[in-house]
Amino acid sequence: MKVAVVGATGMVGEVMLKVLAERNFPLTELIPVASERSVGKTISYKGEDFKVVGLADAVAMKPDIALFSAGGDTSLEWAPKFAEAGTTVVDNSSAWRMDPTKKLVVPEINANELTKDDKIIANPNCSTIQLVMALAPLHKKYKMKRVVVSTYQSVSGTGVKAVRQLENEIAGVEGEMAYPYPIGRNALPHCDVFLDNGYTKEEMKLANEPQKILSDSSFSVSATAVRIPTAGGHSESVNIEFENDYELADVRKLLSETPGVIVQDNTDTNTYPMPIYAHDKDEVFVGRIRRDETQKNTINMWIVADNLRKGAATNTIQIAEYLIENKLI
Ligand code: A2P
Ligand code: 11C
Repeated sequence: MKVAVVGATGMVGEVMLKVLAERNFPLTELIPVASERSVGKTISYKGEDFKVVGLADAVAMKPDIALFSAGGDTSLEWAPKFAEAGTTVVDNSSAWRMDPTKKLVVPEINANELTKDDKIIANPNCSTIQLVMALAPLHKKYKMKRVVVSTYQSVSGTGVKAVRQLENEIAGVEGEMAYPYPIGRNALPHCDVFLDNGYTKEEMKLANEPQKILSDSSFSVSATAVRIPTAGGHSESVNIEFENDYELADVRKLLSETPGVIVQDNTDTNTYPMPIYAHDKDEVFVGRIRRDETQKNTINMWIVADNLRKGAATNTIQIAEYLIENKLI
């Protein structure tokens, strides 16, 4: 497979290269793509050096697959050009996610929707992916009515500038600000831009994307997204109301049998998921599973994952692997 990584010099792009190498992706040629600023720079992959090229040159090289993580505008403009050239695009931006003509895929849940005709495939938002990984098996068994989620999101979700802001604040150094306020020793109830309804764009992604991934609009998701001073790894406090009653032991068993999900839940030993331990892992970690004693058929849990891996790079690469394994490219 000839594989283009669009945004290869960025935070997600770098993790994509790491994950491709780790998983021994069947890659015969790597085409690292970035902005004109980076053209000619060298990217190392499995000990070999590759030159960064611009988007037009990359299209002309007709890769089999292009993994995009270079922002929504780049995806909107360039994904169709790759698709026209015969390349299958897996896009990590928000550009195509809610487009009814494009699939929004978490491989463990709905990769079976993919066909040869899907030339632009969308990867969900990081906070959505970890949420639906835990919700999907529970929805199937108990049928969800309503989900209330509050997120605790790391600065790596915002990008390099935000990571630097946190590092500068910790070091006591003045520097460029990614957020309107300090992030160290703080919590900002503000991820991405505010919309007319008073929610942020991040909160609306959490409200809308799960319904599309689970092909079901009979449940609703209400979200509050908060940025906290963790370097990597998003956490979520989740309250789920089901149509049907459940046994806690069955929920734990179901989640622990779900591929890609690891249950860490023992209050006797202070065992629960935390972002520092989810770092560099591909799984989604679930703990603090307990009955909501204030409402019928309702449960609380805590979900943590590495937002740059399962939340972005790993999920994108799993989609590409599925396409190859199922001869869809
Ligand atoms: P570059 O490093 O040349 O700016 P991050 O999300 O970490 O900021 O990374 C964004 C990635 O997307 C980088 O690899 C960046 O390249 C790339 N990128 C940004 N804008 C464009 C563009 N207009 N065309 C191609 N690549 C882009
Ligand atoms: C964050 N979820 O943590 C964002 C980052 O739609 O792909 C990813 C934005 C997106 O702020």
